[in-house]
Amino acid sequence: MTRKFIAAAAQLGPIARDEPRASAVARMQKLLIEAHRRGAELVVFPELALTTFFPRWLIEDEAELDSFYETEMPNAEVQPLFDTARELGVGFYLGYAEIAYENGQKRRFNTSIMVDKSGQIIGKYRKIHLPGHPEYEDWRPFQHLEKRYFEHGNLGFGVFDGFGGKLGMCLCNDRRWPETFRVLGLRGAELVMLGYNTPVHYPLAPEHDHLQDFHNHLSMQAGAYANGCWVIGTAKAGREEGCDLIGGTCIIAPTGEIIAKTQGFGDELAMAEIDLDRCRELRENVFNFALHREPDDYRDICAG
Ligand code: ING
Repeated sequence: MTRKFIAAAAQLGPIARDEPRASAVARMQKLLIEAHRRGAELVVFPELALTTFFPRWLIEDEAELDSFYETEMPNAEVQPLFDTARELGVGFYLGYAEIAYENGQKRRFNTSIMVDKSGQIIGKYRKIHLPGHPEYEDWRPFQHLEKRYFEHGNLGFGVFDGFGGKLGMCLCNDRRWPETFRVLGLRGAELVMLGYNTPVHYPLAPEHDHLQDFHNHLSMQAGAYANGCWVIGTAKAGREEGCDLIGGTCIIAPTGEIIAKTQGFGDELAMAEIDLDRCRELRENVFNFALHREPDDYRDICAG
């Protein structure tokens, strides 16, 4: 049985601060319907795909901050996307801000889910590598307060069964850390899906601003190649509330080759046929972990 299917990376352009979730959901439904028309069985949406990238501001009023989070998933606002996907038999990855009550405590996470073709949530991930800073820093042209608004993800790097293979998820900054892909690879991930919101300007190192697109693809291509897995990375792109976010949404083969990518900074699809069996070209040869990996020499990686 071949393990081939068409996948779509569904890039979103800017989402305004006051844009209702219904608007973002309608935009994603439109992309999913078009992806399905072109044969897609899986669609990957961005990180924090229901709202604007709110960590760019200091929001001190808790009720206002809470308005950017989901307290249940699915919920009335996002149900139309689940319904359209289920009707068309399309699975999808969705990033969103999550409020969870655990042991009577209110927890906040930067979260993604994987939904299968029948509309069931088959995987959930909470962002582990949180970039930015916890306190307002007035020297910055915009804030990056993910360390203030989200907790360190407590679900680990999960791999779950879907589409005839093993799927993994991560979020944005996670893709820059080789450990993310290696842990998922060690757990057998054949396709890693991720969404991102990446500003062009990095205030602490503006001399790297022109390298953001290069670093974006470098990180994901390296992760794909070194672990013999497919990678789909989907941007929230464009000038969002005055902040330029990179595009560069792409689908990367286990060889590390980018085989599809978006051209612009709006709502746009990048499509490609995924063949999960191609992972073996790497995992049974150059990256045959059993034969070639030397974990006894890597202990420093896990030192605190
Ligand atoms: N955003 C950025 C990312 O890791 C960043 C933060 C931007 C880090 C540019 C380094 C350079 O892609 C999120 N949301 O993690």
